[in-house]
Amino acid sequence: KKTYGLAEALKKLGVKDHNGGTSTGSNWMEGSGKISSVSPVDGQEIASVGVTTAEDYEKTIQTAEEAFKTWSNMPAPARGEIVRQFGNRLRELKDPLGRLVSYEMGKSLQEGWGEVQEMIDICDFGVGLSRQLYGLTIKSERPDHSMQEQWHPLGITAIISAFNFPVAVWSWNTALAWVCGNVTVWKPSEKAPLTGVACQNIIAEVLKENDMPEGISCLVNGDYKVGEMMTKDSRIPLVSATGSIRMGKIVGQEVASRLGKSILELGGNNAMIISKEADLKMTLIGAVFGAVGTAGQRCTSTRRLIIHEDIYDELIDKMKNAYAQLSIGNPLDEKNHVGPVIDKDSVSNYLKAIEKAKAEGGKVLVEGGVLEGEGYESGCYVKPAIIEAENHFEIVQEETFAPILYVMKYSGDVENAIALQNGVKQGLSSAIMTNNMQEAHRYLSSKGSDCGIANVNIGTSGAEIGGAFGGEKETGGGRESGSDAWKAYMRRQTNTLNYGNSLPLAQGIKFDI
Ligand code: UN1
Repeated sequence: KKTYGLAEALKKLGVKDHNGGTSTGSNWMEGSGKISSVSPVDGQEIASVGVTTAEDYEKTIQTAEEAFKTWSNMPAPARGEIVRQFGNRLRELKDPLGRLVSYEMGKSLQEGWGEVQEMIDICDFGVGLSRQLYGLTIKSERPDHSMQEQWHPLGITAIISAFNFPVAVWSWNTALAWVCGNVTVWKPSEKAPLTGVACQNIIAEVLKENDMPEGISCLVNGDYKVGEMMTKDSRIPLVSATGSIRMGKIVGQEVASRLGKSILELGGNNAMIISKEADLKMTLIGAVFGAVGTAGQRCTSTRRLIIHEDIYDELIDKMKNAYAQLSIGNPLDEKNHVGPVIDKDSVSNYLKAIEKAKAEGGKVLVEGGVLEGEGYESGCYVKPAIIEAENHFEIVQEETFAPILYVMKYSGDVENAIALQNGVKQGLSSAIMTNNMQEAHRYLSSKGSDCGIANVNIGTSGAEIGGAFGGEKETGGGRESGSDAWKAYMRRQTNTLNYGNSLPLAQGIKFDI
């Protein structure tokens, strides 16, 4: 496969040539004002996009509604065929798109490619799904009656995505929404708008080659005000939002106030429990990748290690050694493990969190800090830190989107560790490292982890697309991606069909006229 230089990649994806403007379905619109995308890798402005105005938005929704008529009428497998072609385009463009992801938001190139791989995987899943979307047949209580349950398209699906997985989370939503017969309107993060433009360019080409309206996939750009246009719009039956708990509460309430549906995938405060019967070699890889991958900016990042007291010192030593081997720097350089965080606000949140942890009594085991000097000019490179802390600390209870890992001890049974793990408001991902079968099963039982994702001998991050992705409590309860998450993108219809010559009423009710 061809690999690209950065400049060439930007050109190939059509993000550098166009000077502002948002693709809103069938047209490129200039919008008003602009959002400039500044790379945290080198602090350079890459390009900018226009902000969607109320007028642009109106045209977008009309374009989407028009496209829905064509799209929802097509057989689902024919929609799957478009998704198949999109997946193939992504295979061809995995290198440049992964590079753009890495350059625009700072994750390592390996992870940038991994993110595009998730897009390809969900397309494959969507293609298979397009020949399924199974309903049920149900036995009727009445003679000569049959019952069934079918799934129909909903309409427009709005997608609000975050900077940390700027393209994969969109694709989880779109691949499913599209095969389900919906059209999509996407507001990418203002911190990574160019990956949005790149994806729009790719799908637009596929749609054009197939003589399909581009309004099947629409893009809007802007901050929360553009998000609000969507959450308040009753022409949009479903809003899928990924981001902070604060954002999710607003979106959830606005959509609920018009009785719309939402899928919320919000913050995590993911813990790994390390039993005294854990394989420490596996633990080390899982814990370090979980804590520093994507510079600690995954929803699934490992934020807490809950370690059995018998192996605490040994594991902490190993963690310190491993952290000392990490190379931090330009994520496009494959020898680096850790790139920058997204921007300077994020750096300042990272610094404040470390200060707060110390003030609450935390003990720094691996020192953090902002890197300076050659290669670090953007000011967004920080050192992954490890802090010994207690679960009840306010700062430990919060999700800080940065590479800070809190470690704590437990003693006695695994129940004690589970109580600590579950003792936070969030409930996204979780893991236990153990070779003890009883502990593992207990962890997965109803009395175990309270999270949407619970793993054994695997870290908290890096879920495959085949499972439903999302979590409980303040994580918002939504599920995206695999399993039967597609059902949230459709409306369920119960049909009762009478093939007899009389009309008996249900529940035996007599009504003669
Ligand atoms: C996210 O951080 O919003 O499980 C998504 C993972 C990735 C997806 C993370 N597959 O870490």
